Amino acid sequence: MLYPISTDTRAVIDLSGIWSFVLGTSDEFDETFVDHPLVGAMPMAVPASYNDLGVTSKIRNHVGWVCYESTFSVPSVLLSERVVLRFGSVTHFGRVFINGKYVGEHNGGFTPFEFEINKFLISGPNRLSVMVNNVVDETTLPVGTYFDQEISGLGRVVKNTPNFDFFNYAGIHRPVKIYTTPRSYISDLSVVTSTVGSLGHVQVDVEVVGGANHLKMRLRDEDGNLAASGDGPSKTLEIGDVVLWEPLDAYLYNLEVDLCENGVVLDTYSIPVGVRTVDVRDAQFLINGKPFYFKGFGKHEDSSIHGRGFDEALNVADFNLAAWIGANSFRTAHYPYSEEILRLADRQGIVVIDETPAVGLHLNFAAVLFGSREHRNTWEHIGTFANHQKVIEELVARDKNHPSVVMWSIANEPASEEAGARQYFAPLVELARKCDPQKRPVTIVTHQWATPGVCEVAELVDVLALNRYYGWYVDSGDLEAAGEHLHQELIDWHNLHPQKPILMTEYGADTVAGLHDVDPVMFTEEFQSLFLSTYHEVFDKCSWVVGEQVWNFADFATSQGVLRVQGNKKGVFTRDRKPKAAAHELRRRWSSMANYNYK
Ligand code: BDP
Repeated sequence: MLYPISTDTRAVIDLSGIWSFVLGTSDEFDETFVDHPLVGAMPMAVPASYNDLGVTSKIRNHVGWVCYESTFSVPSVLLSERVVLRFGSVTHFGRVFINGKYVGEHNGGFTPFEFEINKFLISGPNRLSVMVNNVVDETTLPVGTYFDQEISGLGRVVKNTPNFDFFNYAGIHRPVKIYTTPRSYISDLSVVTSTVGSLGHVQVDVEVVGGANHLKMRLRDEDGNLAASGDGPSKTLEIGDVVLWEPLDAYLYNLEVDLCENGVVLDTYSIPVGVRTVDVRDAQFLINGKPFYFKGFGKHEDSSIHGRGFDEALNVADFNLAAWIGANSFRTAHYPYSEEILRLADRQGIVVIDETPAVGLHLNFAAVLFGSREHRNTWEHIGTFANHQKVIEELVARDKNHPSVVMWSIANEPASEEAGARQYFAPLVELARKCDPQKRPVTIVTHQWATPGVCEVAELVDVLALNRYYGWYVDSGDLEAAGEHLHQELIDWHNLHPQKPILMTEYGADTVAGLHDVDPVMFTEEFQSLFLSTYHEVFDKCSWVVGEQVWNFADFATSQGVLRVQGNKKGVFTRDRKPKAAAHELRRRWSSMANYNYK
């Protein structure tokens, strides 16, 4: 799916701004709601999560439908073009109306969707209504539990509990844009890069709609000079003395594609192209043929006020903090991040593990942690498979051309220790491989109790991605035992899968900024530093560990619970991006470690 840009043949209109907003109910949506302009509406920023903007808990903790409304006009000079309305993301379900007429809907809160809207448009202002539903249940990704109960004394109570450890922010989270294309247009393109000696090869495949099919391609270097060119919908462009896209040293060519008819350019589109290769071999993760070492974080799209709403300023600041600390990578835990973040990563040379929103696929975590609740086999009860296929297809379609993306993560911490996990995941891993023209490695991120010999999905994946909390949830506070147990597990994994590299995708300790002690006890800044260095000593003993991504980059909002003190505090930075003591330790370590051949 192409990112909307303006070119000589395409216009983009951004609908960001103040919209009108009302809360609906958790019950089935009444479509007559959109027959007239909203009554009693409050102002609402788009894009943003609505939860923290309303200030009251009624808005913050609302379950079910809300309605957004705005008006827009399309300049008449553009009306002969194909006019498309595109949402970067609406969390989790969006239903769209123009002038009261149903346009379409989308399920899934983290991937873009769009509709051709010409037939709905009238001249002058058009009324755009977007109904949004935030319910997560055992069919959605991420997974949640929906309660609709009679409680004596209270009456009917509807609650929606996330099965994941981040606040269930909702709303129109990413930019809403109208863009135009000609009637004959470039609908998609794929880029696959490779090298032979000093030559770079860029295989380009273009898809078009609307009759015309004569394509011209030009690849320009960063100075605008022509590096290669060719004709046709499918072509391998060759670059002499190619400059590679390298971690923290990005080089981007610009691919321009023209769709022509009788010598006239009908449509033109361009994307940045980084020439790089990715391989997994002999327990190493190779970028451009060299063993790469991941240094970085699991992140979130999360900040105060904005919630999970798109925030370009925050993204730039986060990338600069990542550079300051010496990180070269992050994982888009636990959902696809905005397209703009990936474009920034392409530009800054940040290496990305791109994750689907498949989190919470474990119906017994509470039982594992607290010994409570009945046990239900996850794979017999969960109803997420169809949505899981869809999010993989949508994620790969959206992100397949980003040089920053080096691996797909199919899920975070599923019940991979329960019977049936292998049958559930085998077709999904295959699907990701089939959809991706670049055939990137695929992983599934596993939890503490999915140990060697127990985990059913380790065999399916190219890289073992482990989230481990020795010293925190197990061996709590005992870092000596934690180090030993971690080391032993890494040895066991290596013995079982000697060819597979291991990446530590989560390790971390809740740390309340400003809390100190002589004895490094849990929750203090001293403990976080010692916790991380305990893990680092172990990683450095294991040549097959190819990277470390601390949980988390910054403190983030969660729902309430006995384990959370106004959110998850495992950040190396606070929620407002101030470094805790461990940030300085990490900076010292990572600044002295090379991206390649660390081991
Ligand atoms: C892991 C999850 C992550 C949590 C983290 C934690 O992958 O989403 O936030 O633990 O407990 O299990 O901090």
